[in-house]
Amino acid sequence: MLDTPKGLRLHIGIFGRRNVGKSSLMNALTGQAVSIVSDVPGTTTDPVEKTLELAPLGPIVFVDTAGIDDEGVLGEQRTQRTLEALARVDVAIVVTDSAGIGNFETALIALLKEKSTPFFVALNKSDLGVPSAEALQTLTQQGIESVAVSALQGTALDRLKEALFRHAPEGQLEEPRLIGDLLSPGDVALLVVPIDLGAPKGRLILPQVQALRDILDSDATGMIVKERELRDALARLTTPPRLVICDSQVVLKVTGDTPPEIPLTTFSILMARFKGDFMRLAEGAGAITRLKPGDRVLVAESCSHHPQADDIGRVKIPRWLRQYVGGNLEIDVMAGRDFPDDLSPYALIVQCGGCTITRKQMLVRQYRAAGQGVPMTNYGMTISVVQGVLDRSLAPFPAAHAAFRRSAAGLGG
Ligand SMILES: Nc1nc2c(ncn2[C@@H]2O[C@H](COP(=O)(O)OP(=O)(O)O)[C@@H](O)[C@H]2O)c(=O)[nH]1
Ligand SMILES: [Mg+2]
Repeated sequence: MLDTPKGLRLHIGIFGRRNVGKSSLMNALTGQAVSIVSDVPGTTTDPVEKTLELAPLGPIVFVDTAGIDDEGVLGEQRTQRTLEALARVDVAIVVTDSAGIGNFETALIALLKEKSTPFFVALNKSDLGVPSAEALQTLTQQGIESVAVSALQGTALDRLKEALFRHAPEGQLEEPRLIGDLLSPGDVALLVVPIDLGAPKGRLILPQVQALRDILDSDATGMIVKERELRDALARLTTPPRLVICDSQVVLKVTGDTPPEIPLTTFSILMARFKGDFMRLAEGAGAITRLKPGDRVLVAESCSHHPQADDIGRVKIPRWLRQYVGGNLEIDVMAGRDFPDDLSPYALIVQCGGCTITRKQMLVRQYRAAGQGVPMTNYGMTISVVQGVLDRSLAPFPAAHAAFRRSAAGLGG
């Protein structure tokens, strides 16, 4: 947590009158009770910065602006302090409760707009009643997004995260490493890449190139072979590789050819860690085992490449999933930027690895699904599940592996 310089972390400002539940929301989002939650007004008096771990982003900074509001008005001095806090935040959450949008919130929103700080409104304490129609109308008229939540009961936190990721500036969502953090200097990582008709002419694809570069950044050795040469390559090494990484499309053969004591994973699993919320994607993979004939599945591909005859998203994954459930599935395929707002008809979403989209875009998709209770996983993990080898390819990541097992057993998150 101390490794990330503070300046690079996402700074989230939490604004609102006292007692609306700012501290409670911060704790609910991060699952850590670090700030004092109290119903005595004014427990915290100054804007405080708190570095917290917010899954799946890692360390972020919450700027808790308790104390900016004294009487429910935004006087001159308080305006000044709000402005100081605003200068430090990348994205703001305006928290209110059943009191809705009053003078304080209106003044705050005006300041946020003036400073072009991205923000949205959290209507907290939804357990005590639905937000007033008046408040909702005031917000929609101004085109301001709002999310009804309950910090106390933990409801709609995924919706809150979706809004947060969507409003956060692109550059502030740090990407974790693709593979380098798994390797020590001198380790060998063995990459297995099929060169079939689907492989682009004369080059490697982005995740493969990125993996090689990240291996070099860790002072490790990258070795790359096609699946046919894997056995020979392993036999030639005097010490076994630290990790074998294969393309998901050859995972069955590679699993068979790699001795069980050598850790093995797929590029898709590395991409799940790199681009998205890994735990959720692993959980989503578990939902495949619970699919039933007649269920509706969304296959979402982020790039709009020219489909091939045996296209992975349009042909192979639908075929494998139907074989796996032993019956028909209603499968919708969407490519490019299309991703529905209403995901409720789906029992599962299978998203591509996302090499052409940003981490932010991937997280927004994931949390939109999570907010509607729809499991989501990626192409490669789906292939590993239907071929019965995900237990092996997730084994190098025990927490994600456990999330998959729990979900497959129907135990939920
Ligand atoms: N019923 C209900 N009470 C809440 C909720 N969130 C916070 N509270 C309560 O409201 C009071 C003030 O919360 P706190 O987080 O300290 O507010 P802050 O002053 O904005 O930081 C505490 O008694 C909390 O338990 C909620 O979602 N529902
Ligand atoms: Mg507080």
